[in-house]
Amino acid sequence: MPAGATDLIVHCYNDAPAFSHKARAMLGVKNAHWFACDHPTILPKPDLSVLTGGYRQIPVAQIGADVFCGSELILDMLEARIPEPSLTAASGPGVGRGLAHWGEDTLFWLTVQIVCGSDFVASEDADFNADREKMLPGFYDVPAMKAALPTNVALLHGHLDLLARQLADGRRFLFGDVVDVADISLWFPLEFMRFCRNGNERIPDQYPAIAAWMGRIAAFGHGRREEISRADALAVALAATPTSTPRATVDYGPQPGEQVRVIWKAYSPTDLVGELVEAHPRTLAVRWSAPEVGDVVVHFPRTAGTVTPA
Ligand SMILES: N[C@@H](CCC(=O)N[C@@H](CS)C(=O)NCC(=O)O)C(=O)O
Repeated sequence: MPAGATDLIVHCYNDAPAFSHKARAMLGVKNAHWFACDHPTILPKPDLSVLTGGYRQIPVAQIGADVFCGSELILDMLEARIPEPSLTAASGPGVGRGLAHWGEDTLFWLTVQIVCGSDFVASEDADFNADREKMLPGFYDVPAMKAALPTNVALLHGHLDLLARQLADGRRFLFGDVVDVADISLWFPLEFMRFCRNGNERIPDQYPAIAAWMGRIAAFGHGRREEISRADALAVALAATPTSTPRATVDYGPQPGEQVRVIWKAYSPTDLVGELVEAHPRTLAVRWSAPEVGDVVVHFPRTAGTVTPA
């Protein structure tokens, strides 16, 4: 069956790890039905950019003409769309989402340095390295990451020690018997470690409780997945109308009706320019138009870019 305006499309990398793994695991826990749309791992990504107003990161979810940038918003969208089983019931509405930042802002970037310094296939590709050096100036430097391996591996053991202590009483997941977004956010960087090719891929296995926990999360699978082409995903957006309506739950910062420009934090040649539609504590939404997709509403975390009056 072709995808329609109410179906869930997730733009991700079929063959690349990390945040795509996080999205797929969340879809697996929910046993969601979804369409996977693959994209190139480096710029240019014209079919993603035209949908998101330039946001170049992966994953991005799409329901008709509503677009959700990043795994944090995909979680919120999934919790609303498929409430059971909840990914936040074990940790509560705030703490698991907060702990996700440990996984995504600290542990993940440490594993990026270790994996890219450990003979990662992509880091041997000149085009990939040039793209990431432009996106992460001063951070993405393969020789420097190789040189820093001993220090970074030692730091990784510090994180693994904390996780092993949490799991030491035999619990199945970090908060007990029920898997949580915190589990998935701390799991996917360690799953990414499997892409080392110098022996470092076996570091998580030095901790049996962690290896068993990782296996339990992987066992959720990816849900009920179908494939969709990039052209078909854009056609779904073009045929649909955004469902978001102007709404602010906060009185600070830009408010619905204002014209804004979003300069994305992860390097992109395209800024998102349009009318602000929604303003929430952690997220904003902007109406964007392009001939290929018509009117769409792009939802994104405030941390994803700098917002100024247009
Ligand atoms: N905060 C974002 C981070 C996403 C992210 O960093 N994704 C990586 C891929 S795993 C990315 O987009 N890197 C740049 C690229 O692929 O162009 C999220 O939660 O989804």
